[in-house]
Amino acid sequence: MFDWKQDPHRRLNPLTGEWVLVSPHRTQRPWQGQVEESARAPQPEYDPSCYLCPGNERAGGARNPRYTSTFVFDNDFAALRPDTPPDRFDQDGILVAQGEPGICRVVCFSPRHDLTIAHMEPADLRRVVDTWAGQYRELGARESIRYVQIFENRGAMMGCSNAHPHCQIWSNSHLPNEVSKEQASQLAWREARARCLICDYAALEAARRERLVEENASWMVVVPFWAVWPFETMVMPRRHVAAIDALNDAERNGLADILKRLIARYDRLFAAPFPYSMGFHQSPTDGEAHPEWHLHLHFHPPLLRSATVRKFLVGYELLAAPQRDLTPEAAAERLRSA
Ligand code: H2U
Ligand code: ZN
Repeated sequence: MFDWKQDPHRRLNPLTGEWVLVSPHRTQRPWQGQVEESARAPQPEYDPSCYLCPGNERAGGARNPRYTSTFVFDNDFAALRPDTPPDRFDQDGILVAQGEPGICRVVCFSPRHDLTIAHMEPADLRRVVDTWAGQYRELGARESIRYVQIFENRGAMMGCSNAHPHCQIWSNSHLPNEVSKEQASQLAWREARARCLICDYAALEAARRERLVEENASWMVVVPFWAVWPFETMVMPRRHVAAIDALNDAERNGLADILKRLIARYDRLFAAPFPYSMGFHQSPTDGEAHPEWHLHLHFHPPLLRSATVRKFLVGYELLAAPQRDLTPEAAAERLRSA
């Protein structure tokens, strides 16, 4: 048996069926990066030039109300439109395309321009959780919407230029690629074993604990065994729940709590606001029962060694398979001690 602290090996992601190459021997090199205390200008509570602040005008000409908690609006530059004809084009099974109706929204977490999830009050974060659940249910109830993707880009490194705390929702009529892979894997697991893949995974991680980063009564956070990004994490409810709108009161408060603690931990890791893309994966909204689905979130942060040194997925990773040096166990250890 190889030594997974020393020997190159590949690990399977059972949610996608894809492999990641792990080269732990390369981290035997001394730690080269330094932790920079980044002197960032603090953000103002209200920014007159921000298109998300209450009362301000947006790029499309609409004006935000003077909202006092969360605020949802249709994206002024939506990637999807509800009135798109869903026709299919197919030439010899090679040139295949399809009209894709959908709805894109922006969710402001708070009227305060300067807050991040790590600095919001639990009661205010709970309102964000309820807003996510409400949007999932409302958009998902539409005939043409079969999947609701809730996600947040944070930090300029992830292409988000606006510091105002917000996320996006893209909902559409076909399962996106990543969700489709996870759907197939969870369904196959359930058919083969009559159990849930993520319930089984969570039980393994709860017992082994080496990749555990945070936990509370209703949620766990791990660096997944198959993580691609150095400090990637997966946030899972302990109970088998298919979608966010099925979370009970305690689980909704638990989600607010675990997100706040996880993001604060990320921010402490390199003493800087930690950039990431995060989002929910959950049951499609196609009107079918999906007992195979177990709600979860993925955090994909790009940083590798410091607030400025990031990992790029290039070369071998673009052409062949993702690769990492730092093991998921070592990453979890660093996050635990941050
Ligand atoms: P980021 O979360 O990646 O920063 O994107 C913000 C979204 O806000 C982006 O999708 C939308 C952009 O289309 N937006 C508006 O809907 N109205 C505006 O006035 C500016 C930006
Ligand atoms: Zn703002």
